[in-house]
Amino acid sequence: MANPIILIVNGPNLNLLGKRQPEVYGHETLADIEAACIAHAAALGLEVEFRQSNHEGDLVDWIQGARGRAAGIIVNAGAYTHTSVAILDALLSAEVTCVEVHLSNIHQREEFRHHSFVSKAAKGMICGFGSHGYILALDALARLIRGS
Ligand code: CA2
Repeated sequence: MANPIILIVNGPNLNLLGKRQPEVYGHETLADIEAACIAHAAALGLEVEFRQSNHEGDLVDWIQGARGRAAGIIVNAGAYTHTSVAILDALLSAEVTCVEVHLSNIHQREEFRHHSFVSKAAKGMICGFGSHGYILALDALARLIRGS
């Protein structure tokens, strides 16, 4: 049987990872993170679909498309985390287990980053561990999928 699919959705400006502000977001590129996720997922018996867009509607479309198809979603919605009711509604309607990830510890940063609309739809949230957060999220989803 085919491996369960995990959709990993990344929001605006995350395409700049490793290319700008390395002091805040590190030296790794999004392509590096994608490669690490694919390798780790394979070891867990999972298949990753890795996406990034600067456009809110793309993220909504991908999340909608996960319904009945993906076993889990990992979301780093970037700045849309703090603004997007549309992404929250898409996650709630997808009915797919979701883990929220942030590279930085959003609670150590500006007040406006402390609230997340995504969290309302997420099983849990991992923040502050840099790119390792995606690996931790895959481990969490693998355990949840096996248990269900
Ligand atoms: O810590 C995270 O993962 C964030 O989701 C990153 C978002 C930020 O708006 C959230 O509050 C927390 C920003 C992503 C921007 O990424 C850049 C990477 C390199 C250079 C500039 C921006």
